[in-house]
Amino acid sequence: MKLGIIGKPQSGKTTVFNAASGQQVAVGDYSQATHQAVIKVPDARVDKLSELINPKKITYAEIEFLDAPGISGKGKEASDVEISSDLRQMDALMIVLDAFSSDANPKSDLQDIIDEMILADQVMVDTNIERRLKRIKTTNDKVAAQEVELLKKCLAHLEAEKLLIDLELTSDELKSLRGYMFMTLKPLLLVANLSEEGISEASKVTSLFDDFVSDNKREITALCGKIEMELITLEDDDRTMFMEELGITAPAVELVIQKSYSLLGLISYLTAGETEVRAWTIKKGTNAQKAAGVIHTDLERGFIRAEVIKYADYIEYGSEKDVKAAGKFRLEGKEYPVGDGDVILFRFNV
Ligand SMILES: Nc1nc2c(ncn2[C@@H]2O[C@H](COP(=O)(O)OP(=O)(O)OP(=O)(O)O)[C@@H](O)[C@H]2O)c(=O)[nH]1
Ligand SMILES: [Mg+2]
Repeated sequence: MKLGIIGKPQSGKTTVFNAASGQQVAVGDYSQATHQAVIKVPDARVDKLSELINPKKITYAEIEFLDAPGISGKGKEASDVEISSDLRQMDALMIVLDAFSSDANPKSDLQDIIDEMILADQVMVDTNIERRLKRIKTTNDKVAAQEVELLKKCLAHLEAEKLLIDLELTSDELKSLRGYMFMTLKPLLLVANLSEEGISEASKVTSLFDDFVSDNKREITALCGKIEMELITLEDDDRTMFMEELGITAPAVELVIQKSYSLLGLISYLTAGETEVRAWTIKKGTNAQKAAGVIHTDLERGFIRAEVIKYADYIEYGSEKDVKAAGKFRLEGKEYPVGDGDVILFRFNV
């Protein structure tokens, strides 16, 4: 999964990026540089299973973060679109909002970013309508004509200053739009970046965005990037102590990662053996055969069955052997919808 970090200049994007990735990129330098990092998705289930099994290797699911240059949101006046093409490749976007400075106005900052995203998509739609109209003139291409209709529907929606994710589209329409990688079709995670003193007021800030939040499309969370960035550089013991002092139970970036997971409808299933305990990312609702393909195409092709242990049962009985003895072990076929946290062994034959 790829997550792009966007926001206005100096909103704390790089600070949040550092906090999530453990990197120590310079902040506050107005560099407008792009940074990239692959981070492990914290998963208590992987930790617990590893304690029980003591495997040679432990592998967490991963997310790729891209810290993009600031967006001023002056697009309406300037001729350039500020959205870089890298951002179009992202599965979801995290919008960092300055809620720490004395003159912070996160609501209007968000509007500026949204305006810029809508503008970028409008330009994309315009160009493509034009291109297709030209083709239709010379070739009478029926598919192109259909696409023009669909793009016009998108354009009207964008011109009404609405996000494409809120436009009702059939799954076929969505499929034919996929190639454009529209910015406003991506799920959004707002991150209100609080000052150190502002942490206690988190819910006051997030409630400003109640109308914006929408299931499976838009989420919000609040954190103090500056503190989070310090937290991640500490040794485990110091970190626990520091967190206790601040009255926090888990680093907020963990919440950010979990929220982006659920926003994208992602879940993890687990494989657990003496060689490796590992989390695998799939879309919710993926069936067992497709889920096997995430590990290797051979497993999908030669799928015979899935041997499934529910995570809670694994923990309750403590080992695969004891789960089996208790009769809590299940054999599932190709169509079984894999559950979050299922511990699976795939049987296959190629
Ligand atoms: N008080 C406070 N200051 C913060 C916080 N997060 C960032 N800052 C400060 O805001 C300034 C900008 O932070 P950056 O992380 O560089 O912001 P950015 O969005 O990456 O900036 P550009 O890449 O230049 O657009 C720095 O001086 C940070 O120390 C925060 O949570 N609290
Ligand atoms: Mg930066």
